[in-house]
Amino acid sequence: MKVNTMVDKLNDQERQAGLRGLHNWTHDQAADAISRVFKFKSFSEAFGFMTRVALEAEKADHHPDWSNSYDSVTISLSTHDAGGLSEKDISLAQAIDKLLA
Ligand code: HBI
Repeated sequence: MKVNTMVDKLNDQERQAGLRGLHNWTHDQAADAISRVFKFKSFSEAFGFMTRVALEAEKADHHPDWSNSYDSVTISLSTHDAGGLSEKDISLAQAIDKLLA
């Protein structure tokens, strides 16, 4: 059975603190989502990265809104259940940054 644990949206202060620990993620006020564009040498590298992100997302049961165009991947994170940014997004963004560290 899937248990749905509600999470709260971050307030301004919490969001700013969260963003400080991330690399090149920007906050979209209207969507209350954070996003980052990742550029790779090839489609193959971009898709390999997406595969690794997908595994992190499954592990966290938290999933990105994203797109891929050839060698570039755009990831947007927000918590649909909360209607905006939550600690789950910050935590997934950290895990994604770590994949490239
Ligand atoms: N991913 N981004 C995001 N936002 C959610 O609210 C969310 C999710 N992945 C799974 C998920 N919610 C589930 O836990 C619930 O739909 C049950």
